[in-house]
Amino acid sequence: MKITLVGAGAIGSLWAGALARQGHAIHLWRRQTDTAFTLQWQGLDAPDTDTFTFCCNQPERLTSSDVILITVKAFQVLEAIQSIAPWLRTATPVIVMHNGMGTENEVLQLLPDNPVLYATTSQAALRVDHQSVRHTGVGPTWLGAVNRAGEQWQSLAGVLNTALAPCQWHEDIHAPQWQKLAINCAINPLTAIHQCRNGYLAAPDFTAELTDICREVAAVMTAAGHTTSSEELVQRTLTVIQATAANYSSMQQDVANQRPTEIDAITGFLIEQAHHFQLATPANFALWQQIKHLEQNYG
Ligand code: KPL
Repeated sequence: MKITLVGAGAIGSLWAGALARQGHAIHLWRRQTDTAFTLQWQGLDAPDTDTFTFCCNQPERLTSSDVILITVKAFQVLEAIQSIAPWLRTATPVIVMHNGMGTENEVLQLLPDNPVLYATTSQAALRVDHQSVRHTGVGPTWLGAVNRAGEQWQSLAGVLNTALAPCQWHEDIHAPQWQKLAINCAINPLTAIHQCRNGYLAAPDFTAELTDICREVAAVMTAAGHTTSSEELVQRTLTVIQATAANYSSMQQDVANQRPTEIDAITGFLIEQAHHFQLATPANFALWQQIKHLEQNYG
């Protein structure tokens, strides 16, 4: 397939290389104006690196794409869509993949006629340097439609699954999005504040705080129609902490590199939903404030 990837951060580069390895023709749409980008791609536990040179920023390649995969951060999604809209055919499916939630309504307004799908992934990647990415952890990816036209594109789950398994179609993409949001609410701010690897949160010192965070998230999820319990979320979070113990979370990496974080799309979205359902989220609000404070004090 002809695939345009918008954004080539850690996750975008991971998917770009994985899809290219399957023979798909990858075109990158980036803020940098270069017309080519060379990527060193290293698979999980693989000693060898693949080198790909992708063509970038060619409007005609965008127009002829069979699918668009947007992997920018949540707060960059609208700008990214505005930048591609003039060249996008309305029949082309657009997949939006980011941590957190809350961009969907505006995306649908910007793309009223395109098939629109959302994906949430627990694959982990590390940008070793500007041109190198390493696959650092396997996790599920879920794909689902957020408009009627998107429902025709279940086959794209198979395309993603062949490149980086496991990927499955979900009839209600909000369900896995909430599950991932819960884990991100627990792991991302704490690892960013303590500047630690995910595994550090397995220490008994964090049990009470993780439990408070998960209790609040469970109440909001349940009010939003995704019934769960605090115990279930703590268990899932601990499983991810163990499975990704050696990794740095995306928010830890953002803070370490003084980049804007996705706190508004993760904890901010949770707090917004809590207000809607008139629920209190003091533990999550405190984390949101601390991350905002860190961001405001970047040098
Ligand atoms: O999604 C993640 C992230 O880093 O953003 C987790 C699940 C926390 C893995 O690091």
